[in-house]
Amino acid sequence: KALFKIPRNPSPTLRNPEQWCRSFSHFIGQCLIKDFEARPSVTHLLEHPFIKQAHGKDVALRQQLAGLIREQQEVGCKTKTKHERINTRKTLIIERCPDDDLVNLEFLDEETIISHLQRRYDELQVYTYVGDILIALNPFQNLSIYSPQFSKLYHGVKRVDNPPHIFATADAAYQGMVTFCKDQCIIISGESGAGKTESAHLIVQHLTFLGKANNRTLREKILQVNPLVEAFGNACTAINDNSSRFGKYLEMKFTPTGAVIGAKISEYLLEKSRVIKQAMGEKNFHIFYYIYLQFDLMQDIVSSKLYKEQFDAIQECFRNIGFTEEEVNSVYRILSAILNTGNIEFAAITSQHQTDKSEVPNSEALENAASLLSIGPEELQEALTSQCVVTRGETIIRTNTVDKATDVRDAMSKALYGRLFSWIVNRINSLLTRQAKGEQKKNGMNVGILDIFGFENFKKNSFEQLCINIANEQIQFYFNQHIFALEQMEYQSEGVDASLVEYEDNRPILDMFLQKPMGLLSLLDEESRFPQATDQTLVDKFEDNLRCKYFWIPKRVELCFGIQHYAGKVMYNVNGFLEKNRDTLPADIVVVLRTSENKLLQQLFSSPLTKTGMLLHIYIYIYIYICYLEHLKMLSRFVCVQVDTMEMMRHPDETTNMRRQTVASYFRYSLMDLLSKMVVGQPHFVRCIKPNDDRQALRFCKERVMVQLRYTGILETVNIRRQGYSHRILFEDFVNRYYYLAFRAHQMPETSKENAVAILERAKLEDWVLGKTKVFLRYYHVEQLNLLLREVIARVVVMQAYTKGWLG
Ligand code: AD9
Ligand code: MG
Repeated sequence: KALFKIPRNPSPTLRNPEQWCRSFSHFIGQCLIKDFEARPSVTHLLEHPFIKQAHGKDVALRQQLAGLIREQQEVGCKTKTKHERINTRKTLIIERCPDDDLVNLEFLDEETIISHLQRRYDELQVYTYVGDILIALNPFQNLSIYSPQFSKLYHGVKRVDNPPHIFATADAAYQGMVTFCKDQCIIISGESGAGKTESAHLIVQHLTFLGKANNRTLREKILQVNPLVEAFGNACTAINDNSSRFGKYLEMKFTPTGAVIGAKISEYLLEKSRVIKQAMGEKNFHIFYYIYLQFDLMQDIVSSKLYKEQFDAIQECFRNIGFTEEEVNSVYRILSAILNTGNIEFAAITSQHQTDKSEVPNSEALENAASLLSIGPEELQEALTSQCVVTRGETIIRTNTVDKATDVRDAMSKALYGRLFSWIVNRINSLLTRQAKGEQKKNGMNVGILDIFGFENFKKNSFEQLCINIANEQIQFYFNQHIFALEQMEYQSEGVDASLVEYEDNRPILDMFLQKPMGLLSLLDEESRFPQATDQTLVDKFEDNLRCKYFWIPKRVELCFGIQHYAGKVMYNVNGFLEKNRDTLPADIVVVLRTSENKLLQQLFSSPLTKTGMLLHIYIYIYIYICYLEHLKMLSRFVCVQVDTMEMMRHPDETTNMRRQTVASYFRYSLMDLLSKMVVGQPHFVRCIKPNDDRQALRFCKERVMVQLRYTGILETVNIRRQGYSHRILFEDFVNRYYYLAFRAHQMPETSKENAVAILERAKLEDWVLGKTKVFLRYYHVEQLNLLLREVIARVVVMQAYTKGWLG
């Protein structure tokens, strides 16, 4: 006879039969690993009437469950006992240290933290916890801690059982998603070259391992998404050889049972200007070097071999993800056309009547570009060297000067590359979400991974650095709100007596950038609308209107302004700000590119108000509107941006002279869109730190680390994690979630404060606090509770299994 009954309808989070089944199978897996040498037959377990009833005729789900149990059995076989598990771990990694978590340090000041991090770094322990936040020091060398064995080691175990690791953060997000059926979001921050992109790769690697779908090809496809988009969106800068020149939010999609079913990328603000010009010592996007080799042999044999390998790898990615040969050829044709366009040169034609006319003296590059774009060379030359202007119903043809024609040529290259990049991203999404669509409708869940371009401070900083640094300000603000502001607000509203931690609030800086109508971006937009505006009038406008201590105009340097960012002072040069913000693409170019016989090119330049375009815009509008309504309260805490949604939707036909959207206004919208995605999920933070500026392995530069710890507020974070209660759960939710720990499964106790206390006492937790409506818990309490809960339910299930005679 069963000693306990398996609860039929255990708690609101488990009311859905699929969810219940998932937890059920998870617990079975757990107890198989922990408590049994014997391996019961999977078929037996699947024949359990409860599983049958819950799954109904859903064969796919049954298969997933079978896979999950089998997988757990395999892990169980390899690491049967706790003793053996510890031995296995010892052979794989260095011993755990007591200072794995800075919160446990006895003395807490900057010096102590730094010396602990340094000692750990010297021993190649690059990861350290601050409570539930992970600090990742860039090792600048390959470590052997990312193999599949390590993935297994960090799968569904207590966090304290293993040394800190990026896989543990990925595992926490995955477990959070599966256990609480809530979307998760991993936010990776740090300055340029600190290791964000590498961390994002490792997280995707571990999540694909955890979400093992039966479909092996899908896993491979997902793993190839990052290398593919990074070939087009990353480049070598003065700081980082593989610097992300766009922001990326990758959402990995899972079924309710935790199997990975697809992925979706959102890209933000590609630095298109790199296509036409790069600063000293920097390079163009990687892909150009890979394809260039196909035409020309390079002098440098080493780079040439490397590029050839990279090119083959990209070909492989295209093929595996599902691009057709025709599509890939079109992509290469457009890239080659961009390279040839860069070679088109203009010369002035001076005649008696006209002095502002230009021509292309050497037509080879022009003909090559036109042929690759499948357009006529004469039409292309005309579009580059002249423009149609409609005034009072009359069409006048104006000729372009050499400078103007050069600008038009560059605008065309930027537009071609920017649109091609967006097309590749959209195509990847449609190829990777096809399968996921149906599953998503059935309560699918996401883990989002944010990897943006890190904070930058070069010798010369331009509009691109300004956008990059504002985006980083916004992420820092989001972190502050989550870690400090919201927690402290709740102490006050719930009447909890907890000491408040002071932190550096960067809201005033963000307001200075984003406020309307007097923020820096609004002023830039306003000035961009005046055709007569110059870089000097822009600086004057900033000087007249921006009155705050974070902004200043230096005395002896012309056309510059300085900003005191959260991460340090940056001097910006306004040269070209207006033009970069206007990002104009002459209508004549759009018209000629639309005549192309290349289908992909036609698509890139088709009118945005085509049927799909319209639908897309309606969809985005509805999406933002819903986000606005649903998350208004939440968003307002994280977002300093106020976006006029209608303004964002105004996307005129590019061949007309309607008012165009500027880069700055699109940037605000992108930030808003990104945050609206992020706030839906439970956040997990990874703070990447760059130990030195020379990219040297094992070199820990104290001063550089100190600066980064200071501006990211690590000391304050340690304090708040030590003193604070990072988990605040309503009594009702708490009792519903954990009542098995103190009550019989079928009892369904009242969701009261008293019962919450009974559970806490029964679980023998210490140091918790009660508010008016919520239980306040330390960051480690939740993990302890979840482990206890798993054990209790596992015991119930195992007893049942024994009594039914399944375990032999
Ligand atoms: V940027 O803001 O995109 O310019 P990231 O993304 O922060 O920057 P990235 O991940 O590209 O930096 O790391 C820079 C370099 O550090 C990589 O190219 C690696 O050579 C090196 N790196 C970073 N993390 C690791 C790691 N976990 N193991 C080994 C690493 N090398
Ligand atoms: Mg990067």
